[in-house]
Amino acid sequence: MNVIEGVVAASNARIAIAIARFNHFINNNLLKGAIDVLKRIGQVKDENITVVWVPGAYELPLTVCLLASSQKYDAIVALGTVIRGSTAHFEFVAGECSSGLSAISINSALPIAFGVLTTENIEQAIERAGTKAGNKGAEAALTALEMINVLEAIKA
Ligand code: INI
Repeated sequence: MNVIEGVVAASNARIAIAIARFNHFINNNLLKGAIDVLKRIGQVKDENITVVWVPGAYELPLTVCLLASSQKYDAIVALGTVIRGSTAHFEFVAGECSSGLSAISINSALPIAFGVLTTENIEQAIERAGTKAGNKGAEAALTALEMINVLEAIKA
C-alpha cells in the first residue's frame, strides 16, 4: 500500500499572500496568523514571502490568477473577510471570490488556500481571526504548506 501524506515544513517554498484591505481590522490578524505559521512551523524564509494588498475580496481571484501564472510561487494564500450584514452584496462577493479561487487552483494545479472568512456578523469574524475560534489565516497557511508537499510527493 502506498500512502501519500504531506509534512508541513517547506523551508525552500516561495509563498504569495493576497489579502483584501476591506475589513482590514480583521484581515491584519489573519495575516499575522498566516505569517507566524509560515515562518515558525513551515520554516519559510522571510524573503520568500510576498504580500499583495488589494481593495476587497472580489479582487482576490484576479490577483491570485496573475500570481499563479507568474510561476514564481509554490502556493498562494488568499485572505479576506466578507460579512453578510444586511446586504445581498455578500452573496456576490463571497460567491465570486470562492468559486474564482477554486477555479484558479484547479487550472493552475497550484495550492491556493482559502483564508477568506464568510460570516454573518463582525463577532463571528473576530472569533475566527485569532480569538476563540482560532485563526483562519493560520489554518490557510498550514493548508498551503501541507499541499505543497502532498503535490510534490504525488509528482515524484
Ligand atoms: N469586500 C470584502 O472584502 N468584504 C466585504 O464584506 C465586502 N462587502 O460587504 O461589500 C466587500 N466589498 C468590496 C468588494 O470586494 C470589491 O472590492 C468592490 O465591489 C469593488 O470591486
